[in-house]
Amino acid sequence: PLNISEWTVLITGASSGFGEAMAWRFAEAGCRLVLVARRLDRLESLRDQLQFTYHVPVHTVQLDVRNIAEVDLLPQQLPESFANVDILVNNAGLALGTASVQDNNIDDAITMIETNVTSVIAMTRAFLAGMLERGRGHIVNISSNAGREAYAGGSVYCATKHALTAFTTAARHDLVGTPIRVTCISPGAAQTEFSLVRYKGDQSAADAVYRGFEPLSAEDIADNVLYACTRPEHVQIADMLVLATNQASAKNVARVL
Ligand code: NDP
Ligand code: 8X3
Repeated sequence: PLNISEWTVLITGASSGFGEAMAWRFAEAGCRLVLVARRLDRLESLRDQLQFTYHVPVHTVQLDVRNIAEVDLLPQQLPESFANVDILVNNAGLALGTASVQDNNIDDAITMIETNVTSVIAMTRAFLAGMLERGRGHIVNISSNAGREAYAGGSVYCATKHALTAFTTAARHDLVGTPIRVTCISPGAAQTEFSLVRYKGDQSAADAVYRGFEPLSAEDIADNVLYACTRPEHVQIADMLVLATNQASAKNVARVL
């Protein structure tokens, strides 16, 4: 496998769920970390735990990734020792609500589009310049099974993840003549804060999503990301669709437990 122990990894959405689990796995691998999210208190506490456990350099950035002007400035605002980002994990994202198309809330729709799509376009542009200059880099985008299929009550979320999947594929085409690798990871149902956010704090609605089967964990997806990033340099993991064992599609879940 590729030794990434000297690499700098930037993870968006590192304050919870997949992003937090990835931070642990990349820290275990010895990487230098830049952790991005809006909730700084969470990032700082994670930074302290990672540094205590693995003694790796960690830099936290409080940023709303929808703020494109700040995203554009981010590479030059990072401390020098964190500025050469080698692995960019575009993970920050969310679903809001399960409205049917005739009832879509436009504010929620815009938030999903800006967070799940526009910010990834901006982050990718902002950090690719340095990767291309240095001749090494890896972009990992966290899409979803909702980027491969669409379901009732998910019109906007599914549209954003389809857009992200297409953007990721097109990026791979654009970068085919370079050493930069581009990976799309498409997880199925995973128990994180995702459903709590989607149901706007309704814990029982969130819990019902995972009732009767064993969902994926954040650590499962972190493993997939680490796998992709540690393949030998000539291997590009293009796309991984990862489902829970009792799940065959977004809505075909066997609640057998
Ligand atoms: P969580 O809600 O646990 O984590 C989401 C992360 O995104 C948080 O760290 C949050 O941080 C961050 N985030 C959200 N909006 C912004 C923003 N505007 N600016 C900066 N950071 C932001 O959910 P998951 O870990 O499950 O989700 C991670 C990704 O995985 C998302 O893209 C999601 O769509 C995708 N996914 C999730 C699946 C699941 O079943 N859980 C399945 C498939 C894909 P903060 O609030 O502090 O800003
Ligand atoms: C999250 C998975 O199927 O609930 O991306 O939309 S799903």
